[in-house]
Amino acid sequence: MSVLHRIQAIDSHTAGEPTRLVIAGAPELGDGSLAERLDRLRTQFDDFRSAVVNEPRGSDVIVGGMLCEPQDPRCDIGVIFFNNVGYLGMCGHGTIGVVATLAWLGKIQPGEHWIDTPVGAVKTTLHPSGAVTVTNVRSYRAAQHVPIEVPGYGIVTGDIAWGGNWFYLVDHHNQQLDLQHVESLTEFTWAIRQALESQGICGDDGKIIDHIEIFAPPVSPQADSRNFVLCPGKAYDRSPCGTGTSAKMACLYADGKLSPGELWRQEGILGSIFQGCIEVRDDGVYPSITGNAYITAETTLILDSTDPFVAGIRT
Ligand code: PYC
Repeated sequence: MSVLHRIQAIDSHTAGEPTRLVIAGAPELGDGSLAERLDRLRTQFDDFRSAVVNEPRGSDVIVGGMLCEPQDPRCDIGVIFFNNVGYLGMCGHGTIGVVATLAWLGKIQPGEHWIDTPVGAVKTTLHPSGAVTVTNVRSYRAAQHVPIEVPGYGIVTGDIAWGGNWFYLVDHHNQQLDLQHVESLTEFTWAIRQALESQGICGDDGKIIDHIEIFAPPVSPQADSRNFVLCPGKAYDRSPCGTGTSAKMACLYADGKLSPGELWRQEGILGSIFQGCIEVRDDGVYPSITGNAYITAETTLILDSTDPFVAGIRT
């Protein structure tokens, strides 16, 4: 006999990158910090993650989120983000999607709203126009000009930076950053990702560097730079990547190339743009990114206990 479990979700996209926000039907994770609850989700309910974002209900590109009670008293709500292979600390495009979804549901009005995440609270601002600004967690460059030997490509040099996730950022390469070259961009950045891992190059506390970001001059005269970002599960970010733009701005600040309050316009591989800037306080860099999200579906996912792929297809 089949048992059906229903999960209610709202789908949106931010600058082309999809977010599926679970608003009902998620597992109960108990209390504690969001990092502790993320650990419980990972160790006890990973099938939930996979069922929500992986095929046959989702795809490799979808970033999922589940709403939960915040722990930080400044916050109205908490969110844990996940993807086709695991979990994210923060997600910039996803947070813009969360705010747009809460507005769509009539749960928030224009103004400031703090959101708790496993890596700290972030301040969001819903503007009357519908645009959303996310003021991210403290971001910083952990290492500069780190050379790695990338099989098939030779020596590649990049910076290691934290923007809510760990990034390896590469300015110099021979790649063309356009949609026609997505396959070779994916091969190149995946080779970097594997080289970092096999050479034991990590973020702080031995954390895996699971986002690779490469840069080129922008196509639009409205932008300062174009990027291509490879996400942990080998899908590329369709948006300019909020945490990646944060990591980039932290590096620019460290190089003396970006001042507090100065605008940084990051173009992604689709040509969509996040507007960014930084604040410097308590000796730390706090990046903000602004973008728009659009609702694409209100959906009920059905998990049928007799379905052989009830927990999604893990690759
Ligand atoms: O916008 O921060 C972001 C993000 C991370 C992974 C996909 N998007």
